[in-house]
Amino acid sequence: MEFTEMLKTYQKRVEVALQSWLPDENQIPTSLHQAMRYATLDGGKRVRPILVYTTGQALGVTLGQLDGPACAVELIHASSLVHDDLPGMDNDMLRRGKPTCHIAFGEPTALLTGDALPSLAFEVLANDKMMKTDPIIRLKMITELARANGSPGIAGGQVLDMEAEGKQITLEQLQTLHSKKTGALILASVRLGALSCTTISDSQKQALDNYAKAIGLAFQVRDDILNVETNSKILGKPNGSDQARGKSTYVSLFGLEESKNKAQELYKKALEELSGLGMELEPLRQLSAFIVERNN
Ligand code: GRG
Repeated sequence: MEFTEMLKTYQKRVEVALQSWLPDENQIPTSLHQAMRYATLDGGKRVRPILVYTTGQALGVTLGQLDGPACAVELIHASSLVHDDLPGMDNDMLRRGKPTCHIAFGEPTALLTGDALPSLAFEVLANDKMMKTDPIIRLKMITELARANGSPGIAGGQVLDMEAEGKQITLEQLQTLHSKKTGALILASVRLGALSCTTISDSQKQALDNYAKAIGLAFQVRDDILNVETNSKILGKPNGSDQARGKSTYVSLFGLEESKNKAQELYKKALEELSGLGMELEPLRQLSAFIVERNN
């Protein structure tokens, strides 16, 4: 199957799974449930759930067993986007080509939407019936996702990002910030796919971790490039915002051309990590190429 077709198939699959987990919009409190569905459904590239699917499939896990973890990572991601757009954070009005959650539903409801979505993510991991994982594995998955969402991950990375605004930071500081803010959830997505396989070896786990760290960084370098090179209509969110906020990025540190080289280097490193695994890796390889070549 061609990659664009494959991408659509995965996107459709996680959309259906998310629809079934999200509370019905007619269920009270209706405004909160409408906002949760608005912020999560019908939008986004779904890179994180597709990482869960392609990693799990490479290890021989069925798609049905991966729907729960795929939904869980996307629910965490959607919640972080809602909070990120709030007036107290980036104060953005456009996300995924639509008005941001607080523009559509008001700030208090958006705040609560960003709180309710992670709770649902953990509920999915604890209760999904298709996951043939024992309680210990479920706990490991919940721990991975809790860390990715918390102070070691997204929340901590966002604090470092805020503290770095208007300052010149070093490459090491930039990488630490992104390994938390963006990298932790990408790593957790690969780990949830890997944890779904009961027979995975320690060396396979290590190689997949190394892969996820490299592709997570490549994702962020590409994000920084797009923030400069692409217009907001294609991005579906504001462009040029990094420079306007005085943020240090790969582009501000190295320039556009060097950043593009860096993305390619990281992509190659990611593929090298996969090469020793000896599994059905073509979908994961194609997703990796998409991550560094994407236009939005
Ligand atoms: C809720 C724990 C918690 C924290 C809130 C605001 C905040 C703290 C963190 C911000 C995290 C954040 C939004 C990071 C940006 C990550 C990023 C590059 C998002 C864009 O991801 P894509 O391109 O978006 O995958 P789509 O729309 O395709 O899903």
